[in-house]
Amino acid sequence: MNLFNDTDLFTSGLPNKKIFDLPDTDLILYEGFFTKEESDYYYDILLHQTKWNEADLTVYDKTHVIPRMVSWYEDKANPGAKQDGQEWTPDLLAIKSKVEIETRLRFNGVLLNLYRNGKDGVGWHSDRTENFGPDQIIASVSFGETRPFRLRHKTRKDVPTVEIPLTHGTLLLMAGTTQTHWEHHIPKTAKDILPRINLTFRQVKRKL
Ligand SMILES: O=C(O)CCC(=O)C(=O)O
Repeated sequence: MNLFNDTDLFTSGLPNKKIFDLPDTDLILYEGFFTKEESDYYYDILLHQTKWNEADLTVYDKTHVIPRMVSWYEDKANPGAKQDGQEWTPDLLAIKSKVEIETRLRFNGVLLNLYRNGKDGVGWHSDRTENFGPDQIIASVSFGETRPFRLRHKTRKDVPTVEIPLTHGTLLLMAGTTQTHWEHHIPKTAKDILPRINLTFRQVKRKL
Protein backbone atom coordinates (compact mmCIF):
# COMPACT_ATOMS: atom_id res chain seq x y z
CA MET A 1 0.00 0.00 0.00
CA ASN A 2 1.40 3.35 -0.98
CA LEU A 3 -0.09 5.51 1.74
CA PHE A 4 1.35 8.77 0.57
CA ASN A 5 -0.13 8.65 -2.92
CA ASP A 6 -3.59 7.89 -1.61
CA THR A 7 -5.37 11.15 -2.22
CA ASP A 8 -8.23 10.33 0.14
CA LEU A 9 -6.02 10.20 3.19
CA PHE A 10 -6.74 13.67 4.50
CA THR A 11 -9.85 15.76 4.41
CA SER A 12 -9.67 19.53 4.37
CA GLY A 13 -12.09 22.13 5.75
CA LEU A 14 -14.45 24.17 3.58
CA PRO A 15 -13.04 27.56 2.63
CA ASN A 16 -13.71 29.51 5.79
CA LYS A 17 -12.10 32.53 7.49
CA LYS A 18 -12.30 32.87 11.26
CA ILE A 19 -11.03 35.86 13.25
CA PHE A 20 -10.50 34.99 16.92
CA ASP A 21 -11.73 37.40 19.56
CA LEU A 22 -8.90 36.99 22.08
CA PRO A 23 -6.84 39.50 24.06
CA ASP A 24 -3.34 40.55 22.94
CA THR A 25 -3.38 38.64 19.67
CA ASP A 26 -4.47 39.01 16.07
CA LEU A 27 -5.20 35.47 15.04
CA ILE A 28 -6.90 34.53 11.79
CA LEU A 29 -7.64 30.98 10.66
CA TYR A 30 -8.38 30.12 7.03
CA GLU A 31 -9.64 26.56 6.82
CA GLY A 32 -9.48 25.08 3.32
CA PHE A 33 -7.12 27.86 2.23
CA PHE A 34 -5.62 25.36 -0.18
CA THR A 35 -8.03 23.03 -1.98
CA LYS A 36 -7.92 19.31 -1.25
CA GLU A 37 -6.17 18.73 -4.61
CA GLU A 38 -3.55 21.44 -3.94
CA SER A 39 -3.02 20.18 -0.41
CA ASP A 40 -2.54 16.55 -1.52
CA TYR A 41 -0.08 17.70 -4.18
CA TYR A 42 1.99 19.90 -1.84
CA TYR A 43 1.96 17.29 0.93
CA ASP A 44 3.36 14.62 -1.35
CA ILE A 45 5.97 16.87 -2.97
CA LEU A 46 7.16 18.40 0.30
CA LEU A 47 7.27 15.09 2.14
CA HIS A 48 9.38 13.38 -0.52
CA GLN A 49 11.43 16.16 -2.04
CA THR A 50 12.44 18.27 0.95
CA LYS A 51 15.91 17.85 2.40
CA TRP A 52 14.79 17.17 5.97
CA ASN A 53 17.35 17.72 8.74
CA GLU A 54 17.57 16.94 12.41
CA ALA A 55 18.05 19.97 14.64
CA ASP A 56 19.35 20.47 18.18
CA LEU A 57 18.04 22.56 21.00
CA THR A 58 20.12 23.51 24.03
CA VAL A 59 18.22 24.00 27.29
CA TYR A 60 20.12 24.65 30.55
CA ASP A 61 23.42 23.54 28.97
CA LYS A 62 21.95 20.24 27.73
CA THR A 63 21.62 19.67 24.01
CA HIS A 64 18.74 17.55 22.69
CA VAL A 65 17.70 16.49 19.20
CA ILE A 66 14.27 18.05 18.70
CA PRO A 67 11.37 15.65 18.00
CA ARG A 68 10.66 16.71 14.40
CA MET A 69 12.60 17.27 11.18
CA VAL A 70 13.19 20.74 9.77
CA SER A 71 14.26 22.56 6.64
CA TRP A 72 14.94 26.29 6.19
CA TYR A 73 14.66 28.55 3.14
CA GLU A 74 15.46 32.26 3.01
CA ASP A 75 15.92 34.91 0.31
CA LYS A 76 19.65 35.11 -0.37
CA ALA A 77 19.26 38.85 -0.91
CA ASN A 78 18.20 39.21 2.72
CA PRO A 79 21.09 40.91 4.56
CA GLY A 80 23.00 38.29 6.56
CA ALA A 81 21.37 35.31 4.84
CA LYS A 82 23.62 32.30 4.18
CA GLN A 83 24.75 32.40 0.58
CA ASP A 84 25.01 28.61 0.46
CA GLY A 85 21.45 28.13 1.77
CA GLN A 86 18.80 26.24 -0.16
CA GLU A 87 17.18 27.76 -3.25
CA TRP A 88 13.41 28.31 -2.99
CA THR A 89 11.61 25.68 -5.05
CA PRO A 90 8.81 26.65 -7.50
CA ASP A 91 6.27 24.90 -5.23
CA LEU A 92 7.40 26.79 -2.13
CA LEU A 93 7.26 30.05 -4.07
CA ALA A 94 3.73 29.22 -5.24
CA ILE A 95 2.60 28.52 -1.66
CA LYS A 96 4.28 31.72 -0.46
CA SER A 97 2.69 33.76 -3.22
CA LYS A 98 -0.82 32.56 -2.39
CA VAL A 99 -0.25 33.40 1.29
CA GLU A 100 1.18 36.84 0.41
CA ILE A 101 -1.75 37.73 -1.85
CA GLU A 102 -4.29 36.88 0.85
CA THR A 103 -2.44 38.50 3.76
CA ARG A 104 -0.99 41.44 1.77
CA LEU A 105 2.30 40.80 3.54
CA ARG A 106 5.71 39.80 2.24
CA PHE A 107 7.77 36.96 3.68
CA ASN A 108 11.47 36.25 3.10
CA GLY A 109 11.97 32.99 4.98
CA VAL A 110 10.16 29.77 5.77
CA LEU A 111 10.76 27.04 8.33
CA LEU A 112 9.37 23.66 7.33
CA ASN A 113 8.61 21.21 10.13
CA LEU A 114 7.92 17.53 9.57
CA TYR A 115 6.07 15.71 12.34
CA ARG A 116 6.72 12.11 11.33
CA ASN A 117 4.23 10.55 13.76
CA GLY A 118 2.66 11.13 17.17
CA LYS A 119 6.06 11.02 18.89
CA ASP A 120 6.96 14.29 17.17
CA GLY A 121 5.68 17.57 18.56
CA VAL A 122 6.82 20.95 19.80
CA GLY A 123 6.80 22.17 23.39
CA TRP A 124 5.33 25.44 24.68
CA HIS A 125 7.21 28.40 23.22
CA SER A 126 6.80 31.70 21.46
CA ASP A 127 8.76 32.62 18.38
CA ARG A 128 10.96 35.45 19.59
CA THR A 129 14.52 35.28 18.39
CA GLU A 130 16.89 38.09 17.66
CA ASN A 131 16.54 37.50 13.93
CA PHE A 132 12.81 38.09 13.87
CA GLY A 133 12.16 40.98 16.25
CA PRO A 134 9.77 40.86 19.21
CA ASP A 135 6.44 40.72 17.38
CA GLN A 136 7.12 38.84 14.20
CA ILE A 137 4.18 38.00 12.02
CA ILE A 138 3.93 34.31 11.19
CA ALA A 139 1.84 32.74 8.44
CA SER A 140 1.55 29.04 9.22
CA VAL A 141 0.42 26.53 6.58
CA SER A 142 -0.38 22.90 7.37
CA PHE A 143 -0.61 19.81 5.18
CA GLY A 144 -1.24 16.21 6.17
CA GLU A 145 -2.43 14.81 9.47
CA THR A 146 -4.53 17.19 11.57
CA ARG A 147 -2.73 18.08 14.79
CA PRO A 148 -4.14 20.26 17.58
CA PHE A 149 -2.38 23.61 17.88
CA ARG A 150 -2.64 24.92 21.43
CA LEU A 151 -2.20 28.53 22.47
CA ARG A 152 -2.04 29.91 25.99
CA HIS A 153 -1.70 33.45 27.30
CA LYS A 154 1.62 33.95 29.09
CA THR A 155 0.34 35.97 32.03
CA ARG A 156 -3.48 35.98 32.09
CA LYS A 157 -4.60 32.86 33.85
CA ASP A 158 -8.26 33.93 33.34
CA VAL A 159 -7.91 33.40 29.58
CA PRO A 160 -8.52 29.75 28.69
CA THR A 161 -6.11 27.76 26.51
CA VAL A 162 -7.24 27.73 22.90
CA GLU A 163 -7.04 24.58 20.77
CA ILE A 164 -7.21 24.86 16.99
CA PRO A 165 -7.18 21.67 14.89
CA LEU A 166 -4.88 22.53 11.97
CA THR A 167 -6.41 20.57 9.12
CA HIS A 168 -4.95 19.73 5.70
CA GLY A 169 -4.63 22.98 3.69
CA THR A 170 -5.14 25.42 6.57
CA LEU A 171 -3.51 28.83 6.91
CA LEU A 172 -3.16 30.36 10.38
CA LEU A 173 -1.98 33.96 10.61
CA MET A 174 -0.43 35.00 13.91
CA ALA A 175 0.07 38.76 14.04
CA GLY A 176 -0.10 41.73 16.41
CA THR A 177 1.43 40.96 19.80
CA THR A 178 0.81 37.19 19.63
CA GLN A 179 4.46 36.22 20.11
CA THR A 180 4.91 38.62 23.04
CA HIS A 181 1.81 37.57 24.95
CA TRP A 182 1.07 34.01 23.88
CA GLU A 183 2.85 30.66 23.67
CA HIS A 184 1.97 27.78 21.36
CA HIS A 185 2.45 24.03 21.37
CA ILE A 186 1.81 20.88 19.30
CA PRO A 187 1.31 18.03 21.79
CA LYS A 188 2.62 14.54 21.18
CA THR A 189 0.08 11.73 20.99
CA ALA A 190 0.08 7.97 21.50
CA LYS A 191 -2.32 7.62 18.54
CA ASP A 192 -1.08 5.97 15.37
CA ILE A 193 -1.09 8.94 13.00
CA LEU A 194 0.37 9.95 9.66
CA PRO A 195 2.93 12.69 9.04
CA ARG A 196 2.12 16.39 9.13
CA ILE A 197 4.05 19.15 7.41
CA ASN A 198 3.94 22.71 8.69
CA LEU A 199 5.42 25.75 6.99
CA THR A 200 5.91 28.94 8.99
CA PHE A 201 6.53 31.90 6.70
CA ARG A 202 8.54 34.60 8.41
CA GLN A 203 9.91 38.12 7.97
CA VAL A 204 13.57 37.69 8.85
CA LYS A 205 15.51 40.78 9.90
CA ARG A 206 18.97 39.64 10.89
CA LYS A 207 21.02 41.64 13.35
CA LEU A 208 24.27 42.29 11.47
O1 LIG B 1 3.73 23.01 13.61
C1 LIG B 1 3.18 24.03 13.98
O2 LIG B 1 2.02 24.31 13.69
C2 LIG B 1 3.94 24.99 14.86
C3 LIG B 1 5.38 25.12 14.52
C4 LIG B 1 6.09 26.01 15.48
O3 LIG B 1 5.66 26.24 16.57
C5 LIG B 1 7.34 26.63 15.10
O4 LIG B 1 7.85 26.38 13.99
O5 LIG B 1 7.87 27.42 15.89
